[in-house]
Amino acid sequence: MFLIKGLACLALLALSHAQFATNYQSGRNGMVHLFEWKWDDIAAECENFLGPYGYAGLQVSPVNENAVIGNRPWWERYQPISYKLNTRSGNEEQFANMVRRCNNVGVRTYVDVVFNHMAANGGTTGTGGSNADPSSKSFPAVPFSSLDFNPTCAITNYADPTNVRNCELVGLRDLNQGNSWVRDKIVDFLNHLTDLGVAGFRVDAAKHMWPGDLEAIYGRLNNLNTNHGFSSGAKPYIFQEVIDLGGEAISKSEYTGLGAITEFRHSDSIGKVFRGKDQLRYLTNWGTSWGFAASDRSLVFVDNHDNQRGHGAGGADVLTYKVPKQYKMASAFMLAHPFGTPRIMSSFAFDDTDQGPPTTDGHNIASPQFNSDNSCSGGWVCEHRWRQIYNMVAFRNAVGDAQLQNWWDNGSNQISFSRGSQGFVAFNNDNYDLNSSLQTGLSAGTYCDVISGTKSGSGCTGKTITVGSDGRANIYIGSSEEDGVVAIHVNAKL
Ligand code: AAO
Repeated sequence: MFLIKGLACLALLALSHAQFATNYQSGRNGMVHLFEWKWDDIAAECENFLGPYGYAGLQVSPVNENAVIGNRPWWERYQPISYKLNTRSGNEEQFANMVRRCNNVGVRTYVDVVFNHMAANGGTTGTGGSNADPSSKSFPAVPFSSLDFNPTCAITNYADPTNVRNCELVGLRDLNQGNSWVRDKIVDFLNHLTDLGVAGFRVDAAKHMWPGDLEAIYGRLNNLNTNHGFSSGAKPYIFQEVIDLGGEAISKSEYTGLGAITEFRHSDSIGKVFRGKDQLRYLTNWGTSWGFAASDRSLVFVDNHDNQRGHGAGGADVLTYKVPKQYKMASAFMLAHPFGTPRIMSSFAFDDTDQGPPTTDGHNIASPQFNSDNSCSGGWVCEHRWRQIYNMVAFRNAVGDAQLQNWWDNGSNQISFSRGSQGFVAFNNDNYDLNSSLQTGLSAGTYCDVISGTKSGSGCTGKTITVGSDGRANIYIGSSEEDGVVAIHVNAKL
């Protein structure tokens, strides 16, 4: 009895420090990373697109003041100068207004928070006008002085956890999160964001911080702001950037007790599969059998802002917008499959891996422009506005928690499955056509394929699929079709 009570107490204690819930509004799913977007543009995007199309959340680029670097590479935002909310994306007032407007239409905001380090040598002026001297570890706008940092040394050995956590990642001045002043400043920064209505954090470079220090910091985070529609007692959702592809001393399991982690194996594996280096039939046990963390601890993605351009753990197998057919197939699989918390990358087009976002004058970020088919121009790729992707967000919302059922494969690269009786998808990654009668799990009727088109009134702008009274339908996906997927769901019934 005592043992049971004791265990229950321990479980409660663990939960009180654990921030695994996304805080999404019910009925919504799917997060988009609006990489380098401006706050005013995001506010409008929430109202015009993300809200109406069912997106649940968005990740923003770092919100705090960063070093201004020469030709304005995207990565200057990972070099903090202070915790003032002033960047090329906008100021604090604009950020607060954005969070409010997004929450009003049911879209939650997650901030990419950078507190492992401050700017490296060379970054002396901030986007908010503050000055710093990284060479003497002086950041007066926080303020931090040399007392707040670990001794200077370079990260050279991923087999040595102390080197990885106490030395400098690519020369970035390494804060000591064991120091109480440093902790206070970080906690104030995060709690200020929570007050403004954000729903959680992507913790940059979490692997480079000691789990015990992170636990102490997370343990002091305020509950979410109930004035923004969050339930009382809700904690920020935390997803930590821990790159663990195996073979290093630091493992993601050191962090999964504290929050979710960015599951880089998902990105690596899904890239290999849809590039044809692994067969689709093996996806039958997609999930922890592939070495992923548990579903509620895994923030999953096809690509992220680093690995799409070869930074971080960027293998050649990562799929990006540059290989659209495979990219859309992988994204459709990620969104159709129940595993993990999916995040969609929304990029700007690039050739040079250091190149910053589109600007009007080399400095000020340009706004995206929108075409009549929902897509973007002006240098913005906007994968989240590709029909094959946003319609799969709607698919995910339509199927909810329905179980994966009716798995079928042809023994190589053609697969299909249903989500209970709510939705059905089929994929063809073979170099010959898929043409089979398959069990969809759905009720009899005619459905609009949400990959090739959209349900519009009582019609469909793409293919239609007819399900018979036995739940079966003839599924055809030609090997040379523009998209190698078809998807139908209850809300796309004609
Ligand atoms: C820039 C310049 C640098 C300059 C520096 C300071 O590019 O030349 O020295 O400024 O002046 C971003 C950019 C950086 C940029 C930085 C600051 O990517 O280029 O530096 O802003 O402006 C590691 C970390 C991970 C980190 C990733 C990039 O663990 O946390 O590197 N990602 C985040 C952000 C990222 C940002 C920062 C952190 C810094 O998402 O945008 O940097 O705030 C192994 C380890 C990984 C490690 C990689 C790369 O990966 O496992 O943890 O990532 O090495 O060092 C195979 C292995 C895989 C291995 C990989 C690469 O895939 O399986 O494990 O190979 O070898």
